[in-house]
Amino acid sequence: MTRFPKNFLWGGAVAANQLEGAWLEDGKKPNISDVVVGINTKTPGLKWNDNNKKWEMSLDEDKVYLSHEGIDFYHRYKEDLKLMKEMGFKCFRTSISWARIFPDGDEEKPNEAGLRFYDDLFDEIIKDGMEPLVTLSHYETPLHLMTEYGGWISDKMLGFYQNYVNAVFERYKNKVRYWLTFNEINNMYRRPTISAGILSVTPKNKENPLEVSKEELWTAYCHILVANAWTVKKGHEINPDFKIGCMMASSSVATYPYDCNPENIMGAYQLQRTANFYFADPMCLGIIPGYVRKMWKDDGFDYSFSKEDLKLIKDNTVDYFALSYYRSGTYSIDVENAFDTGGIKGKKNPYLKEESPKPWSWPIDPVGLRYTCNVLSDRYHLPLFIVENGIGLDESLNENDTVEDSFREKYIREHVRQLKLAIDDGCEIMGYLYWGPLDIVSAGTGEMKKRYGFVYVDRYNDGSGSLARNKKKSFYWYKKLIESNGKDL
Ligand code: BGP
Repeated sequence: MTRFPKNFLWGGAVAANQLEGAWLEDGKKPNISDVVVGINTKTPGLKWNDNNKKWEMSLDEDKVYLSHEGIDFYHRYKEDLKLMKEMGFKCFRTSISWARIFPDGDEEKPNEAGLRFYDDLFDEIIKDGMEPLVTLSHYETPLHLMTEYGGWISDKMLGFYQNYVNAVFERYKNKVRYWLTFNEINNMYRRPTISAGILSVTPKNKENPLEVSKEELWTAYCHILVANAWTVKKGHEINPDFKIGCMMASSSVATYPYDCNPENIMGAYQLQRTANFYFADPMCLGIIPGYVRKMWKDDGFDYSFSKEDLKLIKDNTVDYFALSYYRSGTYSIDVENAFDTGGIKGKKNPYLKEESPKPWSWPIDPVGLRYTCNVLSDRYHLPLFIVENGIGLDESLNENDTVEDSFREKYIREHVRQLKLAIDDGCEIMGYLYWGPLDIVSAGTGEMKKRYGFVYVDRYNDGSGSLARNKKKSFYWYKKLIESNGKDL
């Protein structure tokens, strides 16, 4: 069996909004993740002000916004990175919190204190022997850009985004080589506000800030595609060594037809398109596919890109395809095939024996990762990078101040085995980053209780906890896995 390539990037991934905390420190202002308790929320902390006809921040006093303090990575990153180094990480993925660099988003000049923080952070990552992989936008659109302009619905947004990207590309061009544009941008269709920075400034429903029209949604989609292509072009101009990838939530690729009913086969295929490929095709192939134009027609959306924009999209496809994979799902015409953060929820797959513990109950399907890699590799012929895979468990420290998390080891072992098979199949895989190597705030539900880490962090859903770090059993196991370049499973 093939071995993992010598320069395979083992490591872990996090996002600024889920661990940094310091939400209003050193000039930072709120971003969209700061006003929600998880992206699954139905009640964001935004209220319509009828006097100035704008949405404004209105946090719910009864809720604990754990992300505001996160796990205090902002102040503790040095000690945290030492732990990653101890495990032998080759790569550490995090995001830049846009509102640290441009607090409101529409300033002309960046915030020096914010730039300095990431200078220090990236220096430390490099010093600890890791390659930084940086996401430019991970559910972190500055709130002001949304309440004032409507976020990506506005055609002014590209300019604000360009200022931000220019500033960080120029500043970190000699430190960071691997970049990602928009995290899980394909989640736009189901969670436009938080995933994709879209807020209606002329809302039909003033009670619900999450409601956006199809017209607004698709307008934002077109703007984001232009922004993505521009980023690839600009990045390559600034440093030809940059590797710039797209990032898709790709559990949706492993949406299996529930059975061989042709309607289910067709439905599952359509779902892959409308949940994933509708973003990946333009970003990887430089085309606006026919089925997207059909969706536009069905939604009454009429748009034509300028010739220049179409050319930009065509000429500036990404260097690699980064993906998250957590679970698979099934598609069947006779049930509602709903989404959660991890993927599609349809009928239970009778062939899968295990799932993550309640209440999350994500089916565990390692073969789904091999399948996903093969589908994406065949469709795009690009190197793939697994930048998220992992399992959230409800855990607590035992009398020895550790956690016996063999279940996590088993989850990784089986997924890494399938990844090896995908390499055997001919897929080019750049690396494997475990999601949430330290316990951090959950993206979906905004809680601490759902723990992914190799390192236990003493913080709880009610906001209590000393923030102390303790190594779990899997810490040592993952270290061995990396040391042996994937042999010691
Ligand atoms: C992805 C996000 C991450 C993340 C992960 C796990 O959707 O890119 O930010 O947290 O899923 O999801 P959750 O935290 O909801 O378990």
